[in-house]
Amino acid sequence: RRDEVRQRHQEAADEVLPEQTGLYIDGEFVDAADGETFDTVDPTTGEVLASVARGKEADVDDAVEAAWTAFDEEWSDYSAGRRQRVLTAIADAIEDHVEELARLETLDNGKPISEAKIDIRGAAEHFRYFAGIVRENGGETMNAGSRYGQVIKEPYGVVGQVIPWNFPLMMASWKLAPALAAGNCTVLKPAEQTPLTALRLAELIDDIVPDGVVNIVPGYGEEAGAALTGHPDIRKVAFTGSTAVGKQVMKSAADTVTDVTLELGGKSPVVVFPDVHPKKAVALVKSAIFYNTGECCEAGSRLFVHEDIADDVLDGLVSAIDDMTIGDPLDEETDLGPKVSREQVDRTMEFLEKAQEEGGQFLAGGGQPEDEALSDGCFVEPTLIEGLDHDSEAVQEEIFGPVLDVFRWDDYDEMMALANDVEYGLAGGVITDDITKANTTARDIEAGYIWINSYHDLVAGLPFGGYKQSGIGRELSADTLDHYQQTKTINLSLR
Ligand code: TXE
Repeated sequence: RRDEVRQRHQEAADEVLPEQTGLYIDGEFVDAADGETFDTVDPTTGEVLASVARGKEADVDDAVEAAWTAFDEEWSDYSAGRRQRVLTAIADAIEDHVEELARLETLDNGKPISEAKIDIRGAAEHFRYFAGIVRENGGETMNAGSRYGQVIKEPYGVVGQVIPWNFPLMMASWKLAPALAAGNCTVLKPAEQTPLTALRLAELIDDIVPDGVVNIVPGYGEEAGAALTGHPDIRKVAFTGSTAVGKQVMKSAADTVTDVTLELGGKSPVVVFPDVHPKKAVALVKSAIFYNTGECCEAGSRLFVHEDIADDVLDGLVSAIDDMTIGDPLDEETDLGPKVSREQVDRTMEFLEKAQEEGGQFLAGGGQPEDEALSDGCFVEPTLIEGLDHDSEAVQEEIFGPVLDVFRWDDYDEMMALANDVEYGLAGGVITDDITKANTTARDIEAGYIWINSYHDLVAGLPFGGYKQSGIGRELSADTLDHYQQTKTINLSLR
């Protein structure tokens, strides 16, 4: 079976790997200035998928220059209607290649193919959403006695965007779509673990977007990433990644007073009230933590379940975990694939070891699966931990894996104090059929996005972003355009 998995991945790679693995600058695929490359690896098999050009400072300089030229000579003249047509054409191109892009994403990232397809469709939908609102972005006028005021929105010009590996193409769309809609040119750096779908996207949009408007520079964070986010000619930086790097990005932006939006880590609570049927709670809690192998910034990674139904919910979760199919992510039946990299497995395992030392008990999982067919891959078992102090590391820090910390509660105020006792504030979940409790609890949780009786489903138009150290700014909504534009007031005297 191990050989079958390897063979299947090899065949898929032969079919869907992009032809071009260079840096995409000014509408051309080029080698890095110093000719260096890095390997991107399939986390299911451990095999190298492709060698990709390794962008560094000189390449970022070239990309930023190309983007400014494209902005000055062409893109800044595009009307909203023309930009709308470009965004719609990008959405169409992605939708025409859903199966192929999903397979490529699964090879590079390890996510189950069923979830990869949701990502790719979501990416297309994102371009469509911004295509839809771009014409409404018209500014305001005001008559003020002897003055006539105009408030107009102008693009920054060239923006720098850095994205992570957990939703590679979807994150690219979250960055590119609003930047282009707002009238900017962009330089985007995909994560070093997962550069392939961004490069394939570059191939697909090459005939749609004028040269230099979108530039894609794969490379490492400390090299290409830092060169981009600290670049003096970048007027706005948008970053999604760890809180630690987000802080560095913000500091480097301070030197040039560059506008920054950040979408960072999370440690989101899911609160279960005793009125709901345990089955409903189990299904929602399971998806909140195990979707995308727990590699979601918004993952519901701390469960607060009411004492009265805790046993039923936890027993149900243990059985649901037993029923999960952990395996080859190219298989439609797979529920949980590998983590993105060996480094990520090690990180998760360190948290699990510490959790055990600190008195945590594994109700399920706690290790790596022993299945020989999975032995090449970066797999971690879906894990439930109970008995940890709320201030222990595995509870306070983002694990970013399939690991759920469980707490029982009977006093609402005490529970809510714990639910909010983390530095993060990205998301939260409330599971109850009592509409009043649902709403008051949603208001009590200190976070930017709360789901009531669902989780993870994001709807274009509803802003997404964090409180506290989970970030600054909102994506997915009309507010996002504001982050990619500056406001100009024109005050005209009528005297
Ligand atoms: O993140 P990094 P890593 C969290 C999650 C994960 C942890 C570490 O907890 O376990 O972060 O993951 C680029 N200047 N999240 O190390 O390093 C990097 O190349 C500019 C949550 O992979 O933050 C990549 O493109 N850029 C998160 C991107 O930043 C730099 C998603 C993210 O990598 C840089 C990912 C630098 N100095 C991880 N250093 C979420 N919010 O969803 C790195 N990068």
